[in-house]
Amino acid sequence: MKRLALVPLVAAVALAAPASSIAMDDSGPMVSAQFAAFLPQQVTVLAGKSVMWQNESVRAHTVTADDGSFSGALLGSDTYSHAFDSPGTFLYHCAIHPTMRGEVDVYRLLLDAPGQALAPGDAYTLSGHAALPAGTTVSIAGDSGSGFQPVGSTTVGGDGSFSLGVHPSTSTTYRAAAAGDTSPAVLVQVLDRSVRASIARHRARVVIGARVMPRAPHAKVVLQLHLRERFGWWPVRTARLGRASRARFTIHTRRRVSARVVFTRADGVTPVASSPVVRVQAMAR
Ligand SMILES: [Cu+2]
Repeated sequence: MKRLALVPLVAAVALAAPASSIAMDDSGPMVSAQFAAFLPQQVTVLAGKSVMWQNESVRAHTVTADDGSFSGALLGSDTYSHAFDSPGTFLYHCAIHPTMRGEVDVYRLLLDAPGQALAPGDAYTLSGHAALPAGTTVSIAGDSGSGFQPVGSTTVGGDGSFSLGVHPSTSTTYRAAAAGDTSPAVLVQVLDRSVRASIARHRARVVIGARVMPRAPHAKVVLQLHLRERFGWWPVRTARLGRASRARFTIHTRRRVSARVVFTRADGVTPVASSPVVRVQAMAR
C-alpha cells in the first residue's frame, strides 16, 4: 500500500480537479470507457462505495478484474458498477482491448483533497470520510518536511465523516489513521511567498515590475494603485507570472503613482502576499 499512498497526493497537488477522482457520496466515482483508455485511469474510493463505468466510445468494452473478482460488459452506452467492500488495490482491464487498463484503490479512511492553497497561518478544516463505526478515534499526522508528527485527533461522526482544524504555517502533507487503517496522504499547500516590486517612469509611461519568490510561475499577480480620489488601493491590472516568476505592468499617466503588487490565490482575488509600496513622482512639466 505504500506506493499507492502517493497517488491521491499527486492529484491534490494539481489543484485544478482533484475531487473528481475521490468519491465521497454514495454513488462513488465515475470512470469513462473511451475509445482506447479508461479515464481516469486510477480512482480512489471509500470501502463500501461503488465505482461506475460508462461507455463513452463507439466500441464495446469490458471491465474485467485482473484477478477475476468482478466483470461487466459495456456495450453501446452501457454502464456497469461494482461495490468495493474491502480495502486494497484492484487492477482491471478490457478483455477485448487488453491495453486498456485501470486501477481502483479502496481505503477505509480518506481525506478530502484540499481545494485551494492557503496563506500562511490560515485556519483550515481538514475533513475526510471513514468506513468505520461512529465514535472511532481518528489520529491526524502532518509532515511539513521532517517526517510525520501527530497533529491531533477527532472522531468519526454518525454519517462517517470526520474533521479537524489545522493551522499549517508551511505546505504540509496530512494523513489520517484509525484502527490499523491509514489514509492516503493529501497535500495542503501554503503559499509562503514574498513579492518585490520596482517602478520606473518613461515620460507618461510608468512601468511596474514584480518578482515573486519562491518562484510561482503562471500564478496571478494584481497591480494595485493608490487612488486618492477613491480613498485607497484599487486593483487595476491582473497578470500571470512568467517562467522566471516575474511580471510587468505598463500604465499611462502623468500623475504621481503609488503602486503595489499583490500575489493572489488562483482566484485572482484572495491576497497571499503584497510587495512594499513603490512610488514615482508626477511627470515634470
Ligand atoms: Cu475495450
